Amino acid sequence: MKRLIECRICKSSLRKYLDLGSVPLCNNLIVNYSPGTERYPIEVLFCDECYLSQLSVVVDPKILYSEYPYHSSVSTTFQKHCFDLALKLKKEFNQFKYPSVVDIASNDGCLLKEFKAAGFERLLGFDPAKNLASSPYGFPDDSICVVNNFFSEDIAKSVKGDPPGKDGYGGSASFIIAQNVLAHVDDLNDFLKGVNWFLDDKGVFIVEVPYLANLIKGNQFDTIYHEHLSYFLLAPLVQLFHNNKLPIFRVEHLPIHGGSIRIYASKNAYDEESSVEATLEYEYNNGFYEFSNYLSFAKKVDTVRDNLKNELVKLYDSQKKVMGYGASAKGISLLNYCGIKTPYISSIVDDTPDKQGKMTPGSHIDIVDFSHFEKEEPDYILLLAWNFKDELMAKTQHLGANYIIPIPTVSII
Ligand code: JHZ
Repeated sequence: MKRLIECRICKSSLRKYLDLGSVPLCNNLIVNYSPGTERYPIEVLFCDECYLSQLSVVVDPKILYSEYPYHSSVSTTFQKHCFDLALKLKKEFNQFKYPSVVDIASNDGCLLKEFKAAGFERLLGFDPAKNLASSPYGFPDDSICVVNNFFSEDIAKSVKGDPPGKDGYGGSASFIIAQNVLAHVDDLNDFLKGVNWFLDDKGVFIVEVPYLANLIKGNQFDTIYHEHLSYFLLAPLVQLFHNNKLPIFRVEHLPIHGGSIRIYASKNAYDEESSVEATLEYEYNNGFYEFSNYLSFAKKVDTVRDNLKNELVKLYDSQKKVMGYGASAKGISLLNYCGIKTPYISSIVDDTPDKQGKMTPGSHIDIVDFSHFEKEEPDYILLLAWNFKDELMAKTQHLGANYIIPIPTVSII
């Protein structure tokens, strides 16, 4: 574990605003229980110079990502999100004759498969998880190449122009896409140098990250865990991308994952659009560059924790059965901060086969498949993946249970 001594973007000193104690790694699901799970601190620090929020420690990424139980394809909402992006890029950036797409942190190929369905043919992924990309250039669908490694400048250089896989890749990328991965990266400059090396002169780099402004406004403290090293506003990203000669020219605000921003950058090939300035103004006008705002947020975290715990104790005392839905990383971090274990939640259903039959780290709750909803007939379902609330509710409506939605404030419907 490495301790941060300065801001990862601008090297300034940092101030702490949130301390959530020492907790286990959320995606380190338990197969065979043995006491003494390793715990690491969760402290969030603020940079007064570039406004990046960041964790005080960096856990070795090989520990976090060599085996990864999270499969993005489990959510049809996310599949559609990727397909819509493919159609949008096709329509708005149609200057490429044979567009090529690189997906960084391609996971189980969710985005690449959707791009293929939308008509893209030259597709390449990077992902370090062995269980998701089982051979160096292997993939469940062998028309898509995946490099089984972390993306970096060195890896980018070793791959570009050296075609891997059956049909080969080679050449620069028309589109490089990085969804929900930038927050996981410690050496951001190295990552962006790799992107710069790989990107076509007219190419577009598209990044999606959960937006810190939504985290703060929506009390999404459960999304703070060891995988997420940085919590982004647009301002620090503008600085970081400018320093790496990849100026941002567009920002979009999206509902996915509790509210994300999608930014578009290039090697100065496109004019900056008004969305960039408008978002920076929004951040300034709403106090997101002021440390005091973050201290106020930190005070609210305890209220959500206490309310959720009280609600679950009340339901247990009145003999109501509560099951969880979605053994998400954020759900597991929520249970740990709130100190919730069995019997307050009897088990958690998750549709990801890689998670079933295991237990949540810290809270030791069994993760089971969907059939357990029918067998156990819960009175209440705690939506631990509240960001996919509509999808989870649609799948369980027939059970007739009530729902507990923990974030932004505990509500029961
Ligand atoms: P979900 C992940 O966090 C991991 P998590 C990562 N660190 C990241 O950055 C964020 O995403 C953005 C299950 N589920 O997406 C699947 C069903 O069982 O909120 C998942 O285990 N049935 C990369 O883990 C979980 O819920 C369903 O129908 O917090 C959702 O996890 C659906 C929709 C989901 O991300």
